Amino acid sequence: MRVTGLPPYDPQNIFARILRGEIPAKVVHDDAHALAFHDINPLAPLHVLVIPKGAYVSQADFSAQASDAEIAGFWRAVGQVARALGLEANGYRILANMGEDAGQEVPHFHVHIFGGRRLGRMVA
Ligand code: IU
Repeated sequence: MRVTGLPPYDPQNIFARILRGEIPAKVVHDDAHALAFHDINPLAPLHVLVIPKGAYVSQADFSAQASDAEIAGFWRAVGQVARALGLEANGYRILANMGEDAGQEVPHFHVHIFGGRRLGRMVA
């Protein structure tokens, strides 16, 4: 599945189903605004996804539509997850794909956290 432009939110997308508990995930963090779980296809020794609890397709509508409390709570959770995973000492990378050109596959906004080894130079 590829995300083109800003489609309407699909409540059957895989992350929505994880949020509803319909599909299992290896959850590492769960609070009012965010859920974090291990990526099913890790690209680094630690590869975790952080998603907001609200129904946002991508960074574009999350940043435009979410409340200040949701945005603050989400980004605070990203930091808490990285800290809890022990990534602060040596560092980590965060990344979010938005739309077709970035190859976003799952149409529920998510931030990737990569860490656990020296990461390659970021390529665009
Ligand atoms: P992307 O930024 O939309 O390309 O990232 C989607 C990620 O979701 C990707 O790294 C997948 O491995 C990951 N993922 C997952 O963790 N569990 C799933 O059931 C599915 C995708 I589908």
